[in-house]
Amino acid sequence: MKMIIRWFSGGDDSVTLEQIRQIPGVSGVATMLSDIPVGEIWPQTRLEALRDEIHAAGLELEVIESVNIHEDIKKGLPSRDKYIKNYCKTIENLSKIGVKCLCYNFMPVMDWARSNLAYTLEDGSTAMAYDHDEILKMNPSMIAEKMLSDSKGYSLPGWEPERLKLMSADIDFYQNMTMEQYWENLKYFLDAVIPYAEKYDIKMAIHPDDPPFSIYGLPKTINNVENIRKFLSLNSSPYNGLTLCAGSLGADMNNDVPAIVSEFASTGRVYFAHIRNIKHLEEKVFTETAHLSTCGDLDMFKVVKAFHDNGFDGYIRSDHGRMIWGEQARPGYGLYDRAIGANYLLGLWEAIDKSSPKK
Ligand code: CS2
Ligand code: MN
Repeated sequence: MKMIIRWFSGGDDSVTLEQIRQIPGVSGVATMLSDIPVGEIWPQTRLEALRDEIHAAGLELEVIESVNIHEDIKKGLPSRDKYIKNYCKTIENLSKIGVKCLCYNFMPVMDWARSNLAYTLEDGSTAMAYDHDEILKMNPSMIAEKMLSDSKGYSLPGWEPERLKLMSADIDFYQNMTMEQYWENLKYFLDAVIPYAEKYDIKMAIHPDDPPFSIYGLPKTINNVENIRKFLSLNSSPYNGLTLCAGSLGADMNNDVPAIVSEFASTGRVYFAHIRNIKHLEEKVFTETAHLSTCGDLDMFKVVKAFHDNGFDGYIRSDHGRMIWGEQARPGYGLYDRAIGANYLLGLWEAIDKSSPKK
């Protein structure tokens, strides 16, 4: 297991590599080139410079989060082949700088969604929060506007400006698409890309839908145990696997997160783990919290033990953190709370590892 931290390159992060290097037990970062428009090839020279910068700080770059997928691929348009070809070329380029795992998602129109990026918790810290009714009351461009204006000038991963203009039209487009068609579009992508992942030895790790239930009638695929089973059977290559995000899946109160971790970690097809906690105020209304079990609904001991006892050997990152101690940072991605979270998770891992042998 390797503990890593997400970091945004190109001056788009308040957190520095030097700071990350000083978090005990953290060996590397997950990052991306956020200025390359979705669908275009990530240039080799840019990637080499990125690798050199991270290595010079004494950290590893083995995980990319994310190479986002062009909407035409999700829509199944004829132009998808061009974008898939670019995706495969990016995989080749990533392999040349030593990347081992690629996290991506297949959410239509928008990546993750929250109704509030700075909800005040009891202790005075702020965290991102989700209220389903509030989301439905806003139209998508209102959400986009609100999220971007609350993001303190940082780009929000998955909310690329070029996507936002098309949001309403894209949402309309999916109203006429069946779930089966959407699954077929996902399979088409996998069948085209996975052979390149195999060739270049990069594990493809899909991120669950966040939230894991439909908004605006959009299709959802990676949101519960049945659908994750279905996803893995679409393409049975060991290079077709998962990013298992505890907080995303935990946002559906029907999901038993430790059981989901056990089932899929034991298949050896979980390559990346995002571990964070959330607290429900009611169904489909939740706030993100500190990682500790007592702060949220998820039992982190059970979650980490499920990874450990099922032989998980991939990358873990503490996921979204709260904003604490007056830190000014991209919502969810400050230094302090994620560093605390990473060390809590490392502590759990060490205790579990020293007291129980691996399966
Ligand atoms: C999410 C996503 O895990 C997260 O932090 O907020 O932005 C995630 O990075 C993408 O969905 C992965 O493609
Ligand atoms: Mn996640």
